[in-house]
Amino acid sequence: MTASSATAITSVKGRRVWDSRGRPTVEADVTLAGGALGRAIAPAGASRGSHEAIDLRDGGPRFGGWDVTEALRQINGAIARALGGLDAADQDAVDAALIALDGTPNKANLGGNATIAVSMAVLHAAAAAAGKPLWRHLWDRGGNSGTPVLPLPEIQIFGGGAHAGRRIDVQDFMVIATGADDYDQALAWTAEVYIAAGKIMAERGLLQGVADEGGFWPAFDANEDAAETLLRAIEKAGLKPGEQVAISLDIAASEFGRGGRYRLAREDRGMSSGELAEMLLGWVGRYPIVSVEDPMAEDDPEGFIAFAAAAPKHLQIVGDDFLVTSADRVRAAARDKTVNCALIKPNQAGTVTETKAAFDAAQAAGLGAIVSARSGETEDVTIVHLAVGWGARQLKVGSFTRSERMAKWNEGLRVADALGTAALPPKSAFPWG
Ligand code: 2PG
Ligand code: MG
Repeated sequence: MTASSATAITSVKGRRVWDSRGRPTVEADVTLAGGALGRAIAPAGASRGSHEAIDLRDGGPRFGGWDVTEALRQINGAIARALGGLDAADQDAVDAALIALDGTPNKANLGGNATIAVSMAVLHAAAAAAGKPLWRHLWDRGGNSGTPVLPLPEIQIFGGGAHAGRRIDVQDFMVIATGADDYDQALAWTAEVYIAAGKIMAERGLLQGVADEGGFWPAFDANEDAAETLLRAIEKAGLKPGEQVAISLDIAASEFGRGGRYRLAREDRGMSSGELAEMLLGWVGRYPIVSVEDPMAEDDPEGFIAFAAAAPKHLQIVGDDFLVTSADRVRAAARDKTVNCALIKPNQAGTVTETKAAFDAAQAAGLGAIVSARSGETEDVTIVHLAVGWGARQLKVGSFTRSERMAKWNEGLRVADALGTAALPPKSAFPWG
C-alpha cells in the first residue's frame, strides 16, 4: 500500500455524545485505509457571534431543542459520501469538499458542528497515520524548525453573563500569569488564585456554585466588585498583582448591547458605547488588567475604534463575537484598528482550514491570536494541539475546575513533557511585555 492510499478516507461516522452542559453534541470518527483513526467532538458556545458558523440543532421539545440528529444525518450521509476516498493528509482539499458540499457562507446546510467535528477528526487521522502526536504533526507540516513553546494560559475565576444566569453582566473575569517562568508555574499560580478566590467568596457569603466554564458563579451586586475581589484573591494567594498574575476580562458586550447602546442589568444602568469605554478604561486604570475581550458589541465597530484609540498601549484588545474566527474580519480589524488580538475558535469557522486561515491572517497583520475553547466543552483536547502546533501564544479554556477544562490544561502538561520544556513565549511577545 502506498503512503497516499494509506491516508485515503474509508469511513466517516458521526455519533451523539454529551457535553459539559449535559446537552447533545456531535462526535466524528474518521478511518483511513491504512487503519488510522481520528476522532473529534464539536464544542458549543452560549454567547455566540451572529456571524459564526451555524450550530445545527433539531429544535422541538427533545433535550430542550438541542438534539443533533440532523447534523449526524449529514455526517453519516452526505459528508461520508463526499469525503470517501479523499486524502486525509490533504486537509485543504477535505475542507474544500466540506465547504462546497455545504454551499452556504455559514455552514447552514450541514451544520458547523457537523463540519468541525469531521474536519478535526480528519486532522487527527492524518496525524495518527503519520505516527505523530497532533501538535508535532502540525508543527512539522507548518515547516517550522526548533522547538514549539506552550501557550500562555488565560483562565477564568468568575463566570457571569450567559454562563451564569446573567448574575453579573460581564462574562469572564480571568487571570493571566504574565510573570510565570513556564507553563507549570502559570497553572500552579492560577490554582492558588482560584483557591484564594473561593475562600474570599465563602467568607463573604457570595458563593452560588460554579458557572458554565467552572468559574465561581458569584453574587456580586456590581460588576466592578468582581474585579476588586479578583485583585484581593491574587494578593491572598501571595502573588504580586500585575507583576506575576494579571487580570483579563471578556466583557462579551454583544450580550447586553445593540446599536451603540448598552444596558448593565445588574446595575440597572444604561449607557452609550462612549460611556461603556470610559467605565472599562476606568477599571483598566484601577486594576492590573492586561486584556479585554469584546469590550463593545459585534455591531459597534465605531465603539471598538474609539475604545482602542483611548486604551493604553499595553492593553490587549481581543475580538471574539466581533471577528468570529473569520480571516476577512481579522484583516478588516487590522485595517480599522478595532482590536489587536483575535480569538480563534474552530467551531466559529467550521473547518480546520478556515480556522487556520483566520489564525494566519492575525499573525500576518501583526495581531495576537488566542486559541479558545467554548463554554460547552467535552474531553476533546484538539485545541491544545492546535495552539502548540500552530505556535499560538495564548490559550483560553474557561476555568481551573471540571474535567472538560482540566483535560485541556493537563494535555498541555503532557505536551510539555514530550517537548522536554514547559517554556512559554517570551514576555516581549505580548502587548504588556
Ligand atoms: C467566549 C466563550 C468562552 P462561549 O465568549 O469567549 O468564554 O464563551 O463559548 O459561550 O461563546
Ligand atoms: Mg468571548
